[in-house]
Amino acid sequence: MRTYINNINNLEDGSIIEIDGWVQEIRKIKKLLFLIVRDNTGSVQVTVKDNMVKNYDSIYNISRESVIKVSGKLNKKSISKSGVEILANEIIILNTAETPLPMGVIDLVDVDFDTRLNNRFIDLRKPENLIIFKFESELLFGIREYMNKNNFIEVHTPKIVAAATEGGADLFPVQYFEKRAYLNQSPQLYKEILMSSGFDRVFEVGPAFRAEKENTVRHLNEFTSIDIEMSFSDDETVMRMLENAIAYSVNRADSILGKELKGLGYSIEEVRPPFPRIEYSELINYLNDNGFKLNFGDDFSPEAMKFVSKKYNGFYFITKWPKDLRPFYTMPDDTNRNVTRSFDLQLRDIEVCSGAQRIHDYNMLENSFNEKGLNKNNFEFYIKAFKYGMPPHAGWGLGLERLVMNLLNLSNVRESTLFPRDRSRLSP
Ligand code: AMO
Repeated sequence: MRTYINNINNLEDGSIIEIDGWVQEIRKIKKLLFLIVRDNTGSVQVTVKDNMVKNYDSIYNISRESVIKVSGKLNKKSISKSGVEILANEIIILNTAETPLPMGVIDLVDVDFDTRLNNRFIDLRKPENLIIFKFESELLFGIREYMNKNNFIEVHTPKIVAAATEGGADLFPVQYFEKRAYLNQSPQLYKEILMSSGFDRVFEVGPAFRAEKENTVRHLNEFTSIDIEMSFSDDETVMRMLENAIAYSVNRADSILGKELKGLGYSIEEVRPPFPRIEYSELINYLNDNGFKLNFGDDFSPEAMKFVSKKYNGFYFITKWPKDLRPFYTMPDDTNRNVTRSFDLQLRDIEVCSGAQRIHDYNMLENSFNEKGLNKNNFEFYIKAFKYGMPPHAGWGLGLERLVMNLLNLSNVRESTLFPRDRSRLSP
């Protein structure tokens, strides 16, 4: 029976165990060999004596990152650094790694980010990288659990679509037999259609594609979007759902992985809702009072957000965005028609989520298409759902990689993406 390395501490001294993993480090003293073996839960010293294993010579010449199976006796009174070792009595070489390695796993010398991404299979072996994706997985598990508890139905909408969702320019075209199609920018139109279908509450975790040319530390051309849509609700209801879902899933993931994260240099702060809500115009005034020169209708620059994040350094909402800065489906505010019932959720200086109450009235939606200069004929499949009983509804889209990037204080969104797609990268 295989033992995972992080489980060794729970076993009794002298137990006979078997581990599988990669040879991370090799130290040789003539008739003695010390291997550090790593699996996805940790690493441990394996001590090999020449008279204890049959194939000592081939083990002696093993290369770093080769894959082995070790059987042996657990010694918890070892003089090794960790105080624990496995005294090997059988080692099977499952696969030999070529030398030299394209990059090291534990080398202290920094390789540049491109080399890391070009050799992502090996870069991800680093415990400090692997943990990012363990954390992401726990986070998603928590979000799913939260949504399930709140009666959301998980759905999967098409990714090959006929129309733009979030604005026309950033679309990847696809040849769909004789027709022109696109990769979907977000599940927006479909999650709204499902409100008309009476699903009441839906959520989706899936890929979203943006042909944005910006090559920044926050932009990907393919990202994972966590979306919800909720009937008979408004912007405030879904903001509450969002802050509670984030608090639940982050605190849960931290309670499971906190120790491991800390050991690898990451620390997660407890998330405590409610998050502050700041109106867009309030923020414009605040920035102008502090030397920025912004007009109503301007978007916030990265510099402006850096400044704001000195005041609000956790999660906070920016609400009531001007109409011109939001997509056609956004509900205008009842009291001030120039602003909308929309919000962004920021974590420090970076937007991690945006959402809104949506327009549910057919005529209002038609007007909104006209105002935005969009041809409603391209959206026939969508607006049809508004003619025959569409309930009021609201929702949001949360960028998974951006959320993880900010929670772990990573400097580049590519760090929280397994195989990032950006302006210059389509492989691996
Ligand atoms: P929006 O376009 O703001 O809204 O996207 C929602 C969230 O998705 C993430 N995101 C990105 N992450 C990485 N790279 C990108 N290029 C990128 N673009 C967006 C961000 C962002 O906050 N339909 C609406 C959501 C809604 O109203 O329900 C939408 O897609 O974290």
